[in-house]
Formats: sequence, C-alpha cells, structure tokens
Amino acid sequence: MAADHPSGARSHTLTRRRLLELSAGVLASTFPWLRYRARSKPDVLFLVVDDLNDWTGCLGGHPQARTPNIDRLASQGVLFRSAHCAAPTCNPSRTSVMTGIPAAVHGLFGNGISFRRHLPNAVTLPQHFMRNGYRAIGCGKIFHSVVDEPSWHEYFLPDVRWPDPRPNNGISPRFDWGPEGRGPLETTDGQLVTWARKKLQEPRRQQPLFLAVGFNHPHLPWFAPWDFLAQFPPEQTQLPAVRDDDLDDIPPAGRELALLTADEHQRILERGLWHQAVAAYLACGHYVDWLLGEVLRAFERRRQDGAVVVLWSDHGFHLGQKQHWKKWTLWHESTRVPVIFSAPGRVDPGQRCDRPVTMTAIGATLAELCGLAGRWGQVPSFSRLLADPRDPGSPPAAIALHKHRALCADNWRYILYRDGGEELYDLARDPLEWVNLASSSEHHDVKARLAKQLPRVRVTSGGTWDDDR
Ligand SMILES: [Ca+2]
Repeated sequence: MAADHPSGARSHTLTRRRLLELSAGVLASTFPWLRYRARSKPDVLFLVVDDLNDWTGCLGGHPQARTPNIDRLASQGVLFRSAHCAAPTCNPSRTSVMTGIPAAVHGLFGNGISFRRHLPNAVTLPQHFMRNGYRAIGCGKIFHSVVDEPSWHEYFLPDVRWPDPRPNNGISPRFDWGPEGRGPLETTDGQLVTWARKKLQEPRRQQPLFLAVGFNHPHLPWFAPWDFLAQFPPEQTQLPAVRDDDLDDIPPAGRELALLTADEHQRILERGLWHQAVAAYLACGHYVDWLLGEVLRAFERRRQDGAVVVLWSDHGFHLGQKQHWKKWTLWHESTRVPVIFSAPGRVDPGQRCDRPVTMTAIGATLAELCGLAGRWGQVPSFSRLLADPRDPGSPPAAIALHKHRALCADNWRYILYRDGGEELYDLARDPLEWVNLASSSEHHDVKARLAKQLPRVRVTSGGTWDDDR
C-alpha cells in the first residue's frame, strides 16, 4: 500500500515517472514519428513567399502551375484552401501575420512605413518564440523592407541581384520578366537556400529553432534561371479565364481598383505579351517551389524528429483577370493564398480545409501547435481546424484595404467599399467571381448577415494602401 506512506508515495511516483520516460524512449526508437513527444517544443521552419496566388498544383488556380514541393508539403499536412491575407498588399499583410493584429486594427496600409515605427511595442511572432526559449533566426523578406533586429538572434540579407540592363520586355524595369543568367543558387533567393542549409548543418543546440526563410519570388520582376523559364513556352501557356464584361456589374470603387493598372493591361494587350507574362509568373512560381524544396530537404531530418513547417504567401496576384495586374483588390486573385501546416505526429497528413481562415491567425495557431506559453496576437487561432478541418466554429476571414473591406464566410465573398458600393459572390456556383449578386433581393439576408461581421477599420496614420504603388 505505497500510497498510504508518504515516502512510499514519492517512490511510487518517481518509479512511475521513470517508467513513463523509459517507455517514451522505447516507443520513440521503435516509432520515429512519436519522437516529437520527447522534445516538448518542436523546431519550426517558417516559409514565406511573395505574391504567390493560388496558382499551385494543390490549389488548382492554374492548370499549368508546377509546384511539386508545395504540393508534397500539402500532402504531409493540412492545406487551407480558403486562406486569405489580412490585406492585399505587402506591408499590412506581413504586419498582420507577424504581429497577430488584424489590418483593420493596426491600420498600417502604406508600404513606405516601417511596421516597428507604427507599432513600437508590438511583440512579433519570432519574439514570442524567443520568449519561449527558442533561437529565432531568419533570412530574406519576412517583414516588409525591414529586418527588425529585436525579432532575431541572427538574420541574413542576400545581395540583391537582378539582370541588367532592364527592362528586358520593353515595358518597365519593375514590370519586367525574362531569363536570369545566374545559376539557381546564385540569385538573390538562391543565396537564402545556401545560408539556411549552412545553419541547418551547424551542431544542434539545446534551444529549439525557429527558422524563417522569406523568398522574393514570384514577386515582380519575373526573372528565373533559364531552365525554369524554358519549361513554360508562352505559345503553350493558357491565359486565365476572363469575361470581357466582368467589370460591368462592379460598383465604381471596385472598378477604380481594377483599373489602377489599366495602362499596364493596355500595353500587355497592344504588344501581345499576355501569354509571355503568364508564362514568366508560372516559371517564377516553379522556381520558388524548387527553392522551397531545397530548404525542405535540408530540414528533413528535423521533420522526422517532429519539427513543424508552415508555408504562406503574403497575398495573391492578378494576371489580367478583371483587366487588373498585381494586387490591391478584394477579389480572390488578390486575397487567396497557399497556407500549409505540416507537423508529423501533431497534425494528420493529407487533410484539406475549406473553412475560410485569415492569415492574421497563423502565428497564434503555430504558437499553440508548438505548446508555447502565453497568449499571442489579437485574433483566435484556427488550431481546431488542424484537428478537424470541418470544424464549423471558425470565424470568417476578414480582409481590409484601407477603408474597403471584404469577408469570406462559408461559400460567400462580400465586399463593402468605403463609399457603400457592394459586391456579393456565391463561390460554390461562381468561383471566379464574375456575377455580382449584391443587388439581388434574393440575397438580401445573406448580405446583411455578412455585413454585420465585417471588421471596423480604425482611422490611423498608417498611410493609404497605394502610397507606394
Ligand atoms: Ca462581374
């Protein structure tokens, strides 16, 4: 009766704990996927790509997208098929992911203002990991245009290398594409792979690792090493499906956003460059997928030990849909992005989640998945969707573009512009968002329900969304 005697009870407890440790060790050596239990805090690989829309194999946004490494990662975890950026432009979107603050609340919409100047007291996601005992290191583009030293123990910025002279396509140096003469590991992004590999080859430390790698591709200009570009001959490249009258049922504020890039669209049409542009974007998507694959390969051993991989893109991209190029709209081309969580032993592989999620909640979800102490961010995590991708309790995805707002909920996209103009799309019947149902009386109730859930946008000094366009 050990429990009746104080010293006996202690010895009983110690024995039981030791037995648990021993059986965990035996189990871990027998079943490697159980090893994650041995390390309470898993290593994290935080992968970021720039301007990658849903043109991946696993999201199916373009039939010729070639992204085998992203697709494989998706098959090893949960792929969110309705994940949306907090704001369809770089600085606000990244600020939301990295601080856990919705764009409507942080109000930073300009690309020309450092998030740290705007939110001096923000605790970033890597800072939260550091406070929980992690070593946080990063490279490339994670925040917009700043490294943010308090967020990292170590950070690497590559030499910026672009082909010269430009433009290669005769349009403009920024809206340009073509072959990159350097080898795939010698480009700006290629250097990140080399650095990340080196870091992963260093002797492992006691501290768990948070490694962030932020690639620039497929951001403009679209230059990829020739081997990648050659796989996408423009004459065999399919253009995105478009409707010539698509803008006719869109309110003035929406048309204004669409036509922000009317000059570029006109030049593309006049010079017959649409196929070339689509091919170059696909080639850059394929190239960044290859780079991601190289980093994932270097991380593989840690993954076998239960490490977590998260992949996201800061926002999407138009390639002529609604006569628009680039981002800065509230349609799916701008807001829908790949988001993948892979965590062997923690998250079942091969899951697909169709519930809308906002990228603002990526960090809180990751922190919970890693068992960090303390709440982080201002939005609830979507951890329950990692366990059950059909969980109906998840909140809708809210998107803000300065004072224009959108909501993705169930199969609906609702847009409310600052002047009161509205759009409503039934995504089950009209996934390309061609038919605006906002003026149909039949949909009045749906619209009212969605409108109530729209976030309020704070008036701030964070610039307007187009100050650095
Ligand atoms: Ca339309």
